[in-house]
Amino acid sequence: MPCARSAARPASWLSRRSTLSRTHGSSACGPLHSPLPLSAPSSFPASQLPGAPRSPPPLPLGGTEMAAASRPEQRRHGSGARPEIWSYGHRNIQSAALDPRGRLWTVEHSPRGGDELNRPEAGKNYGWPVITYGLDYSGEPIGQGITAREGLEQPIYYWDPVIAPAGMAFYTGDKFAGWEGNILIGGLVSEGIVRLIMDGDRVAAEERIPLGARIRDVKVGPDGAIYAVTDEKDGRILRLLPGRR
Ligand SMILES: [Ca+2]
Repeated sequence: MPCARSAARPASWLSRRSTLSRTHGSSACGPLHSPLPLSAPSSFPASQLPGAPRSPPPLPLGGTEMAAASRPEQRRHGSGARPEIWSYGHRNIQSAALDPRGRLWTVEHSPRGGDELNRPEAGKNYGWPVITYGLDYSGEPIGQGITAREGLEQPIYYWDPVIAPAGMAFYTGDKFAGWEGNILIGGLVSEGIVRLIMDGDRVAAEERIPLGARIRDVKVGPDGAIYAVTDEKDGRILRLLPGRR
């Protein structure tokens, strides 16, 4: 059980392993290809999606760990943490985006079930590898096989089976009526875009937009269109617009 050894070693903000750190970077895009019309999709409650992606159950607040987490600056700088580390207990963050309020959101891969959407806050532990909604690639539990522990943060949302999330963006354009603030996530295994319809910080419903290719990144253009980058040799940039009703 290869993961059992690593699962016994809790995440630590004393190292950069499994942490979300401040960084700077940019990406370049190639030429645009022909528009890909997008027909008006239907949506459905998240609980009805095959594979049942879902929001984790709420945990009671309280206890010393949660109280400490409510003072993240004190916690981070009073424990020898590297100053560039924002949060920890992450497994494999694939992308990050700021919502319209300027708050940080991330998606991360889990091995077999348990891909996560998180809204990391400073100084908090997001659980890996102590808690997870996934299994090891072998099908064995990871660590103690638990999904919650006091003091460890729950994801906003998770997928089982996985979608293999990649790039993400908040929809801020005006081409897709009613999509303002929705989260768009590129899917590698799921070969399309996953659209999360939000109700505040909760995922109210999920829609899959199949594109027939592994999607590495998603962006919203100043024209309001959605641009998706395929993950393949001689990959393409697809431009998505609403279909005619
Ligand atoms: Ca987690």
